[in-house]
Amino acid sequence: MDTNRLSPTLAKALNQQMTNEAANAQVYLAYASWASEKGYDGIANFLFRHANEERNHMMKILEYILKRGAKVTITEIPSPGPDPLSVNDCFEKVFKSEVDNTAAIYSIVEMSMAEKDWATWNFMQWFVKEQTEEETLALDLLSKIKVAGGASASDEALYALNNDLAKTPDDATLAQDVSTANP
Ligand code: OFO
Repeated sequence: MDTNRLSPTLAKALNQQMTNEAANAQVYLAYASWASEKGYDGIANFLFRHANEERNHMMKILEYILKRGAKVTITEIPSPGPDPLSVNDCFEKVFKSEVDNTAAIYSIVEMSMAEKDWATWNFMQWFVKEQTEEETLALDLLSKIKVAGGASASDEALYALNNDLAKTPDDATLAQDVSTANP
């Protein structure tokens, strides 16, 4: 009896997404280490915490593949690439990697819809919401660095930003959570 509830196409896409999440964790780990070396401990702390979130995403997908009776394939993780050139470059790269990841998530949602695999579609909705939060968080980072002076931010502004990020919560507020009393 076949107990596998995932099509080969979706099993392949979900396995790939599991690796994408692991790759994103490596990106955050690499950038956090870079920030720490440069003396930006608050920024490093923020990025290290985020690396853990990405690994949790990887685990969620791994668990889902197993629970649907399909095979998990653990592969090598692509390298995070070169270090950022500056804090500005770091935040721009973080934003890009989140947008790329959103595109990958949307494509699995599309596949699950085409196959009428509503279990996978439903599972992926958590990731759709999570990506909205992560893009918001990455956009907040870009706004903060812009206020600090962008690519030519002064040492004082970067010092303040570094302190600020040490206290920044891991979750962003989504538009749907806002009200007139709580804008
Ligand atoms: Fe896994 O959420 Fe970012 O990429």
